[in-house]
Amino acid sequence: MADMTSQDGALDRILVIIPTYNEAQNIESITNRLRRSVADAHILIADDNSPDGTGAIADRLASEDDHVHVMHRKGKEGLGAAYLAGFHWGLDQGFTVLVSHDADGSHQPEELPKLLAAIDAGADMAKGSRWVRGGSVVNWPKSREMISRGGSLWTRLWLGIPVKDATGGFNAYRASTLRGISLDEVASAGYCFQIDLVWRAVKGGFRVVEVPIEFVEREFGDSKMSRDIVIEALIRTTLWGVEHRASQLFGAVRRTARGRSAS
Ligand SMILES: Nc1nc2c(ncn2[C@@H]2O[C@H](COP(=O)(O)OP(=O)(O)O)[C@@H](O)[C@H]2O)c(=O)[nH]1
Ligand SMILES: [Mg+2]
Repeated sequence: MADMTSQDGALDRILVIIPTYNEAQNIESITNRLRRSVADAHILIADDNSPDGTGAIADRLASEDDHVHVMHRKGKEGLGAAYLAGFHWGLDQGFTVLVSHDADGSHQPEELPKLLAAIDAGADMAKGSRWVRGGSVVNWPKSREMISRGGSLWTRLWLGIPVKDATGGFNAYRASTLRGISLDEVASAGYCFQIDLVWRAVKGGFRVVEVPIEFVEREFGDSKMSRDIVIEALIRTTLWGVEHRASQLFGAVRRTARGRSAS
């Protein structure tokens, strides 16, 4: 069990947010593993009214443990919306580090201390990464690996995001980072949400550090990945790149015009 006491107070209050949709077979074991891994951390399960009863299991876990909290949401609105609601709740409650974590066993709670250590060492965002040295995937279908690697390569080339794994969902943020990246403007619903946040962090000048993690394909339940999720990511990232280039161009034109009128 890790004892996470921090140098600068960043790790004073840690909240791990787990979005769930039909994770009845996974939520209890992942919650227990997280509680064992970092005993001080609080957990917020953000459930979208899962038909399989995940919400009731989460309620029981919360009733047995004052470090476990549940947010019941109306219905399935995508992982991005669940995270945003969770972040807002966590910031209101005064948590100083907020972590995103899947319910299905793909992220290893035992690796959370590594992400927290990166925050403690000065990172504004610590990003669990499968595609840096030391990172790995276990049992992941080749098709998913190609989407993930391709997505990261695309965002590196088109947006200039300097990370190897832009789509990964196991991330730790300082509260100050989340406060500084205009969460109210985030509209990404699906997994594009992860790219959206790292893109905002990079643009905002925050220090993003990649931490190698092992990503294990889920054993129980079904992935919510869909074609629509990939299409959303492609459309949004393409538009962000266009916007970014346009604003760079306008900035350069304005600077030139100002330089002329000054001389
Ligand atoms: N609250 C909520 N959670 C979701 C939604 N879609 C996915 N999740 C959760 O987000 C995490 C990652 O989803 P998963 O289907 O495992 O994605 P994959 O690992 O990319 O195949 C899991 O904990 C899911 O239960 C959603 O619409 N609402
Ligand atoms: Mg998964």
